[in-house]
Amino acid sequence: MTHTMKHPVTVTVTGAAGQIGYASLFRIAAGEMLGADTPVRLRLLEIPAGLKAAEGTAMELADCAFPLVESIDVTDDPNTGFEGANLALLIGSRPRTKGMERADLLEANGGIFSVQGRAINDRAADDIKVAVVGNPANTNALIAASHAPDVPLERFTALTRLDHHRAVAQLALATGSPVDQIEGVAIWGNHSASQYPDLFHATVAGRSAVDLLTQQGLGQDWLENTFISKVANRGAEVISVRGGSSVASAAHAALMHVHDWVLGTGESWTSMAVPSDGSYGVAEGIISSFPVRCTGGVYEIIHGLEHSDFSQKRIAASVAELVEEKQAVASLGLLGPR
Ligand code: NAX
Repeated sequence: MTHTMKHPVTVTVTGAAGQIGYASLFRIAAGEMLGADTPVRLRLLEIPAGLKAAEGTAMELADCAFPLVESIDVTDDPNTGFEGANLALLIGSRPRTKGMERADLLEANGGIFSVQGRAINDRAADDIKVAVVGNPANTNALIAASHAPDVPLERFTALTRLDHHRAVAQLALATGSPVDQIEGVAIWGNHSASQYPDLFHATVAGRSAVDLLTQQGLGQDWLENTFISKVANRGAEVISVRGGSSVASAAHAALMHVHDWVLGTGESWTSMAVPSDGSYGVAEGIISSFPVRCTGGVYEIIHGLEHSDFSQKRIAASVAELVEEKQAVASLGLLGPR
C-alpha cells in the first residue's frame, strides 16, 4: 500500500450470508463503497444458522485477494461484530413469512435490532454510521437508535435509495432521457408502499420534469396511477417477474447510500431515511425519508421546498404509517432508553 491510502475503515455487515449481503460484500471489498484509496476491515455478522455460509463467503472474499481488504472476520456475536465498527450495514432481518401478522413481524425484528443497537452503543467506534436495509427498515433503525443512547441520533439511517433509483429510472424512461440528466427527485416517508416518490422539484437536463411530462400528455393520472404506484410497488413487481426479491439493486443502493453519506453528494440530492427534524410536518421521533445533501460525512435535509396539497397529503399518509409503527413497537416494549 502506498502513502496515499486513507486509514482503514471497519465495516460490519449483518445478514452477511444472505442474498443482499453476498451481493454487497465483494463490491465493498473492491472499493466501490468507500473508494479505491480506503482499505477495509470486514466483519460479517450472522446468526448461528447462517455462520457456515458466511464463512464460505469469507473464503471467497479471501480468494479474490482484494488489495483493499485488511481483514475478514465472521461472527455470530453482535458485541464482537460491532467492535470498533465505523460503518454498519444492518441487512439481516426477519422477513415476513406467510400468515405472519404485522405485530409478529415488528416483534421478531425488535428482538434483532434492540440487541444490535445495544452492541453498537457499547462497542462501535465514536464515528459509527448505521444504514439499515432489513425491513421494516425505518422502524428497525428507530429501534436500534433507541437502544444506543450514547450514539448521536443522526448516525442512524435507513435505506430509501433503492426507491430513489427506481424513481429516477422511471422518470428517465417516461421522458426518454438519460438518467444522468435527472436531478431533484425525492422519496418521502416510509420504505413501504405508502412512500411518496416526488417529482415536483425534479429537473431533466435542467428543465422542469413536470412541464416536460405535461407536454407529453402525462398529467396527474400518470403521476398517481403509473409513476407513484410503479415505484412504490416495484419490489413486488420484481418478485413476480424474477421469482425472487430485489438483491443486486438493493445491494447497489445500500453501497451508494453509504458512499454518498461518507464521500458527499456534491450539489445534487439523494434520498435517505433519517431522524426527522420536524420539517415539512414530519413528526419528530421517527425515521422518515427526506431529500438530503451530504458533505464532509454529514447529511443535511433539504429545507424550504414548497409542497402542493397533493404532496402534503401523500407525505402525511406515509408519516402516519411510521407513527403507527412506532406506537406498535413502543406498546410491545421494544423501544430502548433514548
Ligand atoms: P436473506 O434472507 O437472503 O438474508 C438475510 C440474512 O440475514 C440471512 O442470512 C439470515 O441468517 C441473516 N440474519 C437474520 N437475523 C440476523 C441477525 N440477528 N444478525 C445477523 N444476521 C441475521 O434476505 P435478503 O434478500 O438478503 O434481504 C435482507 C433484508 O433486506 C430483508 O429484510 C429484506 O426485506 C430487505 N430489503 C430491503 C430493501 C430496502 O430497500 N430497504 C430492498 C431489498 C430487500 O427487500
